[in-house]
Amino acid sequence: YSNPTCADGRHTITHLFEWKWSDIAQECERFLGPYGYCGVQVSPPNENRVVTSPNRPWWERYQPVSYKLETRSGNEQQFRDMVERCNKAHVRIFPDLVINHMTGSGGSGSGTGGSNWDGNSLSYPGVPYSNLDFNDGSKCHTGDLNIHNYNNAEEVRNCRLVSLVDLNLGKDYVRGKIADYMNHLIDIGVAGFRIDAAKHMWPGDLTALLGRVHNLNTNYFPSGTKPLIFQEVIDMGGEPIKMSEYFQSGRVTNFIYGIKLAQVFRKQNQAKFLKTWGEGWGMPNTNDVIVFIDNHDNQRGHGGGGGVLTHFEPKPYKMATEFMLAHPYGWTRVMSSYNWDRNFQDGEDKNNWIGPPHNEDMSIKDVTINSDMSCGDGWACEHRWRQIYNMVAFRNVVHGTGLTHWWDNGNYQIAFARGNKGFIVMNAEGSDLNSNLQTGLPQGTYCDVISGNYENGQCTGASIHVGGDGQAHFHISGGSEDPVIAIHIGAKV
Ligand code: QV4
Ligand code: CA
Repeated sequence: YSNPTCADGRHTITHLFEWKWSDIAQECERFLGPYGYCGVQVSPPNENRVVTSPNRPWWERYQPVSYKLETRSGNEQQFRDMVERCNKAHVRIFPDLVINHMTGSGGSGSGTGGSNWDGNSLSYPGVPYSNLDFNDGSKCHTGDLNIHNYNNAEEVRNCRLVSLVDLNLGKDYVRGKIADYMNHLIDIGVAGFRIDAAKHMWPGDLTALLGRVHNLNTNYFPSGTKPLIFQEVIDMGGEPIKMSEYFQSGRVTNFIYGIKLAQVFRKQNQAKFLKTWGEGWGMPNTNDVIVFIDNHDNQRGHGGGGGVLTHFEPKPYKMATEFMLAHPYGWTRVMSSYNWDRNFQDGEDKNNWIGPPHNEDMSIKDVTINSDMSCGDGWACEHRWRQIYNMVAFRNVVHGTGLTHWWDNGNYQIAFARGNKGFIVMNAEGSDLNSNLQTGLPQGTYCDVISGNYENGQCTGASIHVGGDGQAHFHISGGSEDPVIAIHIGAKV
């Protein structure tokens, strides 16, 4: 089962990157619940360093000051309100958990919740942590205490990631403080966690820590339910630290997934090879991974980078996301971004630090919704793109079926069925696709959920007729902005 903490029949989460809790609460009620999303990955809810140079970058939230729930996304009361309202709408909350480190070294100040911190003396009274709670020269041997060599696993785990002061998770006291923080969130009603920088923590420390956390809140979950854990481990195959070391504590981020799909939909590797996508490409077991096309780091050249597709390239991005959601492999996450003015100099985006849309006083802007369901005020809201939300529903409908009736033209035109429940045809080629294909579906008329919706028993876009023999005719023009057709039994007229 893809995630036992999702409400019945829901199988995809979205990352509402840098959204305010009050907006997420509304989004659960007005969109994510009705459109079948399982849950939301939310930005780190704990107090962070206030960075003013550059001015309030998104990445300040990866520099914890305390475990008090107060950030630019909102305070504890707003967080509680969000969790309660989302759970009532059958949508789960998965906070991003930053526990490998505190702020960058050096500097001092007061965090988003008013707690003091001092990165010279390693004093974080809001927790409290002192210099005794961090890895020092006895554990990290690089001299400046920073990580330089990713080929040395001990250094990666005991030294500082980009100078972020590294907590000693081997210490009972530190584990206790982190467990208290996690239990606070669990008792409020979250469903699980993204574990930030898991590669930089010892797998044994993580399992010990997870052994101390509560089962999920029985107001929302069956008794005895454990939090769902997905760990950020960037493993492209070239370093000693492997994803597999972390399977014992939960799922792991599959970063190769988005890079390989970008190559296909950028036409650098033929789509026909996707026939064996998943474990057949040397990837981990489907039950051990979370998969995604891009994340908040690699969409802006941080963490891994590697030429992934993003919302800035909508045509191939939609195709890659459609393929991800149609294919049985992995537990799926849809990125939901905001726009920023990119400024490439020598191949590097000098503006990749820019934070979310904000008001004069630097508070995060509300997410506004346009009449066509898209978002305004700089919010990209990929999770609201029709081609994406309809495939989230497709995935829910076909859940439990295998991949059948694979077809390809030997190049960039592919199609496959999910049992007798759904069928997708993709034309990543310049030329037209004009073929009769076996869909595996029962006879009838189906809405193409890429070009339109199924509404009041009718299709607002194209419709497809499946004959008694399961065959249907598909025509997809090579030049189309959306060269994909997807049909499923939940959108049959
Ligand atoms: C800089 C220099 C240091 C120097 C220091 C001096 O790089 O060498 O010693 O100044 O003060 C920010 C700045 C960075 C700065 C650092 C400390 O960008 O320049 O160091 O702060 O002040 C995000 C951003 C980082 C950011 C960090 C903390 O991506 O740029 O650093 O937040 O604000 C690896 C890891 C992987 C990680 C990925 C980015 O294996 O785990 O790098 N990904 C996760 C998150 C990511 C986050 C972190 C980890 C850290 O997804 O968003 O980093 O929590 O691949
Ligand atoms: Ca560490």
